[in-house]
Amino acid sequence: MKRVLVYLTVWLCVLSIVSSVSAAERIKIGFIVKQPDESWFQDEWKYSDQAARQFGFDVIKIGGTDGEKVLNGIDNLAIQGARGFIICTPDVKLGPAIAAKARANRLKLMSVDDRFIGPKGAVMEDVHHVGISASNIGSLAGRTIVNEAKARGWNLKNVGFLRMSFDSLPTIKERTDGATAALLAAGLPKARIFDSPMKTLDVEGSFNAANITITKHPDITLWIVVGGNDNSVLGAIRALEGHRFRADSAIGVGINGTEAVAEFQKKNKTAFIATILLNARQHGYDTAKSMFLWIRDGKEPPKITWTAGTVMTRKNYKSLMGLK
Ligand code: FCA
Repeated sequence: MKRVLVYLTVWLCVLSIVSSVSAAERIKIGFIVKQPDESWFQDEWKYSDQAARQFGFDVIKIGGTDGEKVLNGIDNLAIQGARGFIICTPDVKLGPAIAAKARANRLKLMSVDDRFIGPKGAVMEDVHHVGISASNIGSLAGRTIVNEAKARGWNLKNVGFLRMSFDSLPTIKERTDGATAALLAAGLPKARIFDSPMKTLDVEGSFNAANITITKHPDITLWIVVGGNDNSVLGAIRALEGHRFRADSAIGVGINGTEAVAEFQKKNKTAFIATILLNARQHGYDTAKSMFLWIRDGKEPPKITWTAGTVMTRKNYKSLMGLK
């Protein structure tokens, strides 16, 4: 009996050493996002987990909603043994501080969605980045509105353009600028652009900004809406509904896709007629996989990757999103 116990103890020790060695070998990466409650970022996390399962590594997810959380989060990643991280920063101007923290902790770094801005206001080109081709995608949103307006027989000279802007974030400014250029090219008079600056990049920020503009212009009878992402348009659509502008008197087109599905699932059509579906898998799965291969094999990812978007409407959302 005693011998059996000794054997068992020895075996348990061997097993625990083996498992701790393999746990130490298992690569860990961080994935920090600025707005963990936005479905776009939940999708990025979901896809990063898919890559982790497939390749056998761990993803530590951190909601980095402000500078302090981000910088502490990076220290924590290092303490937990992570070797690199991907981040969508809550403020692009934190770029130099984030890069310095990563260097101090010997962590590999890649930004996603929102590109770092350096101390002199230029983008930090030395940081590996995956982002959307913002201007083209904005232009596609603008052209989608033009097509719908034409189909309804609307004259662009008579509409009001609710431009839901958030100009402090370059990728968002490029999107709304791209959309504006497409609308102007199609004949929208400059005087019909009603800029509605959002204080926060969420549904509430959009609702409040749109409400101010709509109230100021009671003479407008038809509205078109563009913003940097779905939430920037959804808030404005809700504000328009509050002023009795519904599916027949307003047209809104978002960007992201993830937040638009619930809108398309509503029984009655709303003025949110389409969105530009972005490729969350590329932003979550591909970035996580690249970071893993960079750590494991020393395979450096491309410095810059721009991703594209597809028009998604009530008609094609189920097939595009793989829903029944
Ligand atoms: C920014 C926006 C997100 C998403 C992403 C690709 O981070 O805030 O909603 O559009 O770019």
